[in-house]
Amino acid sequence: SPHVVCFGELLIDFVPTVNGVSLAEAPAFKKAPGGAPANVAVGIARLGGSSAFIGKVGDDEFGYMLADILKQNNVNTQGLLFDAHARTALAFVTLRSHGEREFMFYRNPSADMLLEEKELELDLIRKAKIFHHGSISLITEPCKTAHIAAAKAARDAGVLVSYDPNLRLPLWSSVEDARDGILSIWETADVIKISEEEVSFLTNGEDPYDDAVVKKLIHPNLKLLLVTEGPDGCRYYSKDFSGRVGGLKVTAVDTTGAGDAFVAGILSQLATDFSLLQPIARSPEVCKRLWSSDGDRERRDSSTARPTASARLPGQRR
Ligand code: KDG
Repeated sequence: SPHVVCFGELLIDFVPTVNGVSLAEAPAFKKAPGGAPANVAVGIARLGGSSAFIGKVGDDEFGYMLADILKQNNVNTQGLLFDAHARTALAFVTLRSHGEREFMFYRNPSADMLLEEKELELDLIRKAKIFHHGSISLITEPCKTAHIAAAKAARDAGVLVSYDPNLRLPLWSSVEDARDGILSIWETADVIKISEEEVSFLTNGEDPYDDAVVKKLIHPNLKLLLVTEGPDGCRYYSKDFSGRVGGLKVTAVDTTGAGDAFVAGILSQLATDFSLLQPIARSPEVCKRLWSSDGDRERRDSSTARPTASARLPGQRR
């Protein structure tokens, strides 16, 4: 049985062939498989792990294409369904400078939104080591109920629950709705990955670089909270230990799916070694060896501040 089961959306990202132009100015788009939880499933399989994806696509050419891509990447598709009445979701991507991007979704509704609880392959979830999910499948029914049931099956079976809220504000009916929706399953997750923008979103605009702010997001049963900082790397927190890992230097062209690749890396390691979550990692020496060669690195100064990201609200403090 697959070790990591990812639940949620699988869709086509249409990525412009040219960076730094608006959707209207883009001369052409290249189709790319997407959907954050599906990206994680593929990432894990590419790293040599075993993964499955549960979700729904349309009974259409894009749906078949995506199913084939999962299979070619050795992702288990037993829980992938095809909806006869709605199409595979599409997202048009705008690439800003530094590879940051915005998404415009086509889903009215799309097939992924129509997944029903009765269609779920719960056994796949119960037999997994890790269940990973996001928040987009929490936005509308019937998928919301299916999502909650899937996560409950995981918890009841003692499966480690991983959560990446992956904020896509335009999909929610309001800012409050997005915040409440994302936080509604917060305390059910064992491992949570969020970006610095999501920290400030969830804390009503507080400073995401302030440890005290991040620590407010740690709930009693949380085993690991990861805060990604784009080029600066990430911070990690638990009740017993915390630290920082520097980023690798690259020239960012397109950051679409970068967070998903990060989650895939973390989960593929955790799936083989849960002891990474245990307090032994509290010792700074062990932390350093486990996580980085660069654990003590200070954050860069503001002259290399992060580019703006799509998740930021107008007027929100960074
Ligand atoms: O992380 C990349 C994904 O976000 C993208 O492929 C599609 O916006 C999308 C989503 O939230 O699944």
